[in-house]
Amino acid sequence: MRCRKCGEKAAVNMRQHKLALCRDHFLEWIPEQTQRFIEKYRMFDRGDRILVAVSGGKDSLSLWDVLHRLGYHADGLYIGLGIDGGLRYSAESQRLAQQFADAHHLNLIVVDIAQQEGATIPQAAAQTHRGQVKPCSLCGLTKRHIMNRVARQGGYDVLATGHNLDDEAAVLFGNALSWSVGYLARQAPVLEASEDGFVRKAKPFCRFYERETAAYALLRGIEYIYDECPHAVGSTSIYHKEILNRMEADRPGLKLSFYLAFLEAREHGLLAPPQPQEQHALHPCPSCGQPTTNPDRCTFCRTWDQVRARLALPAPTRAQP
Ligand code: Q46
Ligand code: ZN
Ligand code: ZN
Repeated sequence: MRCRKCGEKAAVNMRQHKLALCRDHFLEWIPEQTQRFIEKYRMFDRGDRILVAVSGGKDSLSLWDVLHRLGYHADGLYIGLGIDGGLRYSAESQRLAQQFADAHHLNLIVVDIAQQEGATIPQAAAQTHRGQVKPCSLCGLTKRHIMNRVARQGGYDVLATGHNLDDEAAVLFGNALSWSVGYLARQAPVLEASEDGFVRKAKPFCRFYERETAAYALLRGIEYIYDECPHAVGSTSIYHKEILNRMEADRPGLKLSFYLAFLEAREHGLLAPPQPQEQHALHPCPSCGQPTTNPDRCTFCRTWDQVRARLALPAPTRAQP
């Protein structure tokens, strides 16, 4: 297989695009395409301050790398969840995120959940009813809250995440199976900020296959954490990814067309007119100041207060956003 641009030996063959590229041309192609998606979906401009959610994995580190190379002002946010799972998962992913930041003279903001809230995600989850089986719902809730808080407090224009096409197609597949119209209406490459205090969110890698972002990290020499979070094992989204991969193997490009056709249908108002991030009335949580639809404190504050009460820990002191 030869590179379409220079005829040298191809390093990556993308059947879904009928495109093979050598190392150098692939490393050019990814940033070019990213820039194209940023413009096409009007994600952000050169003057914007971007906060990249960095997990230490291939997608988020590659995204940070690409944005930096494209000349965007992007800081990183690493959230220390305190997950070990016999892999030192959090410790190792933080080390790799920090190593990347140091090597590129980039600014990485680190929020350690145990330090800030009093307990690690697994410790806290063990205190909640749903979390006893899996910590993921508490983890997701906490990450979303911290990301929004840090982005607001730091005055960032946009929060960028490394979601790739495999992630987006799996979420879409799950939401379509249950026809979760509310979620479907909010699944997009970019979500506008809401006046009530949700920051703008963008997914510049949403059209790249996972194997493309993995190839980018590998060919670029980015050291990232190979292991998945130990709690991801057996999740519905992994199950959906496997099913989609089987279909993709028979029909290259299926995942991409599934996602793009959805975006087009969404654009044409097939589901519902584009909605703000929340339809319900939002108001600031009296405890943390972040937007919530709850009549009183937000779910984050309620859950963590309950966890601290059970662990006999004092309330944290922090500034409101
Ligand atoms: S939610 Fe669950 Fe993830 Fe949190 S506990 Fe791990 S798998 S990291 S995306
Ligand atoms: Zn080439
Ligand atoms: Zn709150």
